[in-house]
Amino acid sequence: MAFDAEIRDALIEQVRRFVNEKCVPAEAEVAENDEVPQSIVDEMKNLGLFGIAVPEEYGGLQLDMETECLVAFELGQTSPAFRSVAGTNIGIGSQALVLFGTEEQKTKWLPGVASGDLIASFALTEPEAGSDAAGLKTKAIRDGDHYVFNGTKRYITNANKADIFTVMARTDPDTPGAKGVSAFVVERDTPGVSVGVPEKKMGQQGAHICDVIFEDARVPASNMIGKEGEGFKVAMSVLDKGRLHISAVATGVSKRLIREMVNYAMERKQFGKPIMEHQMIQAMIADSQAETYAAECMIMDAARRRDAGEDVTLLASSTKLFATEACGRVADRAVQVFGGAGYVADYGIERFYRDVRIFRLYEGTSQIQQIIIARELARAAKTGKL
Ligand code: COS
Repeated sequence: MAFDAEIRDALIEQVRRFVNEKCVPAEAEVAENDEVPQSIVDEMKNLGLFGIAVPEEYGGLQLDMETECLVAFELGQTSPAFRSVAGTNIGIGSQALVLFGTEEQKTKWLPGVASGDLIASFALTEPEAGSDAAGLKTKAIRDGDHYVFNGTKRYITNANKADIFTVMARTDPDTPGAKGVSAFVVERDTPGVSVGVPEKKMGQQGAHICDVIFEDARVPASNMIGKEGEGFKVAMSVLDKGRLHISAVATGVSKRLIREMVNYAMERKQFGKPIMEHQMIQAMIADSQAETYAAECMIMDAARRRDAGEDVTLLASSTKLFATEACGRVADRAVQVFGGAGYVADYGIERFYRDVRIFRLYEGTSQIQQIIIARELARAAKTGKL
């Protein structure tokens, strides 16, 4: 929905206040307890954050991509674990349903997704299918009016809280690669579906990833999203959008870290003056600002083009590659500007340094983004559209 500028600004302001007043003060506690407090989750529900990408008719805010990215810039300005609570409902967990679901499927699940009462996860990755997602082995074999699922999904964000999974599985075991894959909604309480214990991770404590295991789990055929054999395309379309969203979250973190760097550099004195007056500190902060601004401009342009109906595969991968790599450099410089304090937990900078590392891995590694960019350029050249 194209938002009236005033309503949009009010929403952004509300999210900014929520981040500053509720999330920032709870960052250390969330990292320590590995859990986002229920009061904060409830506030996210009240703000409608779980439903920002769900159509209004199913109870969501139906933000356009540009506004979603503006919200993500704000949500990014605190520990990424907070965003992750609603992240899969906003993005990869729900968007297959939003983009390709039948009316019946949308009516059944999207209102719960929008309110946050139903958590949706995206289950593509497997122990032996990470970057090579089309190599997935989880089987879904037709048996009457059901499909029988067997296999394991790995590193599935929010799996321990999920009520529904968007699962990509091989419905045609004789067809290797992308063509044999279909997408489904699988409900958590289906007999034969179990979830592993959360993995111990490098960062983003408070956000969880787990295995999801299918053992003869019978899923109604009516839960298929899109057509049989088109599940890989469903997943890739979902990821095109997800990659823009993650770029905006990473850029939000970069903005926060620039603020932290400037504030610290203005206070901290060495060689008789604030370190902000030392040119080598200035260079690190200036590079961070220039790269973050470039990422912001890329994200806004790609988001507007997606809103205008353009295919943004090339732009989403370019944006994710640049914005998440830039965020990694900004986090590294933040540690450097803080010096010894950057390495000490009390200042929170080392936590961000660890938290942002995943941005360059999930929803497609930087190397996968490079491959997609090169392929899209080659395709454009072949069709005379370069
Ligand atoms: N939108 C719609 N369809 C797409 C698409 C997109 N963005 N990208 C690919 N497809 C389609 C292709 O058009 C092709 O269909 P046709 O054969 O009908 O033309 C099909 O999907 C297979 O695509 P492709 O041949 O490019 O598949 P590959 O196995 O060679 O590789 C990559 C695809 C590497 C790009 C993919 O596996 C990928 O993105 N990997 C990373 C996975 C990932 O991000 N994992 C994170 C999990 S979520 S945290």
